[in-house]
Amino acid sequence: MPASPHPLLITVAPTGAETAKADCPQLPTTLEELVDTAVACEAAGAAMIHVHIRDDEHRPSLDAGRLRATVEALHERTDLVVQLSTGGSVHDPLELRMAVLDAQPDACSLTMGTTNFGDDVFSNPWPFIAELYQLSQERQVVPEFELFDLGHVASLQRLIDRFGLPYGGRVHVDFVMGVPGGMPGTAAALVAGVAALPREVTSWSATGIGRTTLPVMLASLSMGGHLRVGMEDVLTMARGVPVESNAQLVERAVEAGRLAQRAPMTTGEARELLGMTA
Ligand code: KMH
Ligand code: ZN
Repeated sequence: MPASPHPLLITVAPTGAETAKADCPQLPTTLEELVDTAVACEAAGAAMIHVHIRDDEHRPSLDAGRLRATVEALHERTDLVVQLSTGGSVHDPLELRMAVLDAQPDACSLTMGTTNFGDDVFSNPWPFIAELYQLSQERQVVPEFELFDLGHVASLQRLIDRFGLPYGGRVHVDFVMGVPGGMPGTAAALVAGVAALPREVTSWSATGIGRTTLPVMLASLSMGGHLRVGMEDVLTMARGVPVESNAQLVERAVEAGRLAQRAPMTTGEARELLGMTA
């Protein structure tokens, strides 16, 4: 493939907190499964991994020791940028979500507002956002700002105006679209979101949940954006066709990028994009 002038960052979100292992045995929930998945996804073209972990019963966990061991294992076996989720599950307390940074990841997710999340509420009050952001600056962790709704774009501007730029000086955001209660996973919503981004934003990616995966992927590529893919966000390749592995979703993203003449970004290029090379 010829060198691309605008390489494509592919982030893989392999596990999430919402799907039960019993309903989807191919979901990577143990450390060994997660690391094997990460290795396969890096080989397929991913440069960053968005990590949720599970306990021995495969339930979502924010256990400090497990988080630390996960970061270490991923660093040992891959060169992926390791982004820990601070979103956790809708049931996780804010204190535990804040403590995720103790595991010293390269990066963390940071959601910019409270969202209805199906029948639940994904709680992100402003004081929590502000404290977590300042902690990320202090601990030298690069945040990825998760935007589930258009109002979250405005909160991001408020955050930057109040507390300055993130550690590393770059501002990378991810539109998480199609969550029932958030912005729809449509090209029109993505165009509106991108048009409203603060001028400080240096890069953006997008992911569409469930059946919005393909429309959002194609819209993002056509607008020059980056991609997040993975079983956190979608469990079928097409109607009635289950995803076999996260690497399969990364491979599809690489293929879509190839059509758009965007070669997958290397992990080194991703670190540069995210301001992690200083
Ligand atoms: N599991 C969702 C409630 C994040 O990782 O930062 C929140 C989430 C966002 O997945
Ligand atoms: Zn997540």
